[in-house]
Amino acid sequence: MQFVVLTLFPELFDTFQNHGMIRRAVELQKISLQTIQIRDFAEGRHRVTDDRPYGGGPGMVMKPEPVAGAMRSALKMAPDARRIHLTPQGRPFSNTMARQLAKEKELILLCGRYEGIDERICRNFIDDEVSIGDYILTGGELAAMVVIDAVSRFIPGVLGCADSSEDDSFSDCLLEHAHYTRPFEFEGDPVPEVLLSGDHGKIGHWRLQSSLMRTFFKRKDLLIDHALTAEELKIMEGWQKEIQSIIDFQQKE
Ligand code: 6GU
Repeated sequence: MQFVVLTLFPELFDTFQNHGMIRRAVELQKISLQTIQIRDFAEGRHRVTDDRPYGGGPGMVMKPEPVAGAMRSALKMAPDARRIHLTPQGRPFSNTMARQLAKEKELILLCGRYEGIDERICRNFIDDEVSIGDYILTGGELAAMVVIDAVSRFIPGVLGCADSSEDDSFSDCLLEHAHYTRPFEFEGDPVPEVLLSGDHGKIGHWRLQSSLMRTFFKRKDLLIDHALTAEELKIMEGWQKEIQSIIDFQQKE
């Protein structure tokens, strides 16, 4: 996957691409990340990229010409790219969208600053608008990094095979189960015995219980959206029976 980012702050991407999994993915040539400085396409001695809004009001608007110049330059590097504008007005980003975008060969990510970008850019140079959540950032750069990171996880060979993005069947549906590593006892708190049993059937079942329980307590909304498997339903029916027996016992007293 070739990512091309249009930004007024390309340096923000330096540490991002020089550490961890993203660095490894670049080194393995699973992804490439290029930045284009929008200011390089601005005219005049001061290379101004913003201007006051027509109609008045506070804040500044990104001028269309430098963004168009940067986009045309990006399209020379990535002619088939899907062109995404990072904006709070976009479609909410999700793991599902990340998996979908990972199928593309090239992505151009346009990062706005100030109050926004001239509407004629949004209308004529953009395929898709994406938001990473309901809050306002000072610019699209952090959102672009979020998208690049989440999309890269779905590109084959980016994660080690031990750490699959499609871990089990429920990567979008249930929260991850609890994890433990050595030591066996940490500050008086031991690891659940079943994880030391070597019985992979039992361990898988325990992990599914852990996932379901965490999702139930932390994110009930995910359980409602997700079609539960027969095994998951059986686990929840088990809880229901145990809870009911406690209620019955208490009401008898
Ligand atoms: Cl994509 N951009 C900005 N500026 N703020 C955001 C966002 C994007 N997503 C959520 N907030």
